[in-house]
Amino acid sequence: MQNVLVVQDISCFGKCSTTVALPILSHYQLTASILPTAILSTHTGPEFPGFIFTDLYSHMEATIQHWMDLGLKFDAIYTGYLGEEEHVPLLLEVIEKLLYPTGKVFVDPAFGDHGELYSGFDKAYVETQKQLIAVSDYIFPNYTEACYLLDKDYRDDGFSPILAQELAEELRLFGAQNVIMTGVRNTDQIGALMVGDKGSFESYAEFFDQVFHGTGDVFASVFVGEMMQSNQEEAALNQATKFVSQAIQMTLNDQDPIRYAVHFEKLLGTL
Ligand code: PXL
Repeated sequence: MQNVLVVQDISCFGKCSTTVALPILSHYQLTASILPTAILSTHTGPEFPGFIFTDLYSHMEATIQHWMDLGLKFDAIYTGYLGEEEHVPLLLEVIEKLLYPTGKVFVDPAFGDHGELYSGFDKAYVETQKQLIAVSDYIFPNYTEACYLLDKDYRDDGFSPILAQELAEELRLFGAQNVIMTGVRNTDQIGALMVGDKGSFESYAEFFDQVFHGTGDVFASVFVGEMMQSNQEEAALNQATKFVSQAIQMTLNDQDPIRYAVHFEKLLGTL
């Protein structure tokens, strides 16, 4: 079985990052190992003021050393929310020493949305993400993250495919092999646009005018799962786009809807 190393926080309540990645990757019959970056009582969204955050830098550092001593290797690394900029040099070491030479690097910048940085992040944090992007095979920025990375103004009047293509091309200059822009609005639909080695692909599905945390994590995890299983970029983009839209619809239709995340679990059987 292929072994994917997930490097993200553990939000104990709130369904995002690691608690989303693990069930999805398991569903794709991949081994999912974890290098947790921080442990939080909840995610940092506005639904949960007063969240408790514990950084895991020292644990990460010692774990990486232990794994190097054991000679462990991974088929892919999938990074997301880190929490602290100091984690980036550790991850560069992981990529250099713990990944098979053919291993894939998936980087979700995961630092902002809707024009704002997540709680606790600043421009220095954004800068450090560029070091990971420089060694990545696939990155998954949303419009907010692309604007911060490229130092451009975020405009509230929508994220068109033309703009997404333009930003993706600029982001590739940071060294990413493939850039997947998420949250792209194509008339009344929403989806993703990918620019990479093999050209450009787009995929759209039904748009729901609701904000849910963790949908970026669901998208990226499905994409990683599909790529590790079948290595078909266009199919992976289509599946991830469709799955997120269906997960939102499932949540809105549910007897017991939640506002802080989506009920993706009910759709795992469709993957
Ligand atoms: O879904 C991204 C994410 C991951 N981890 C934490 C978060 C968020 C988004 O807000 O707060 C802790």
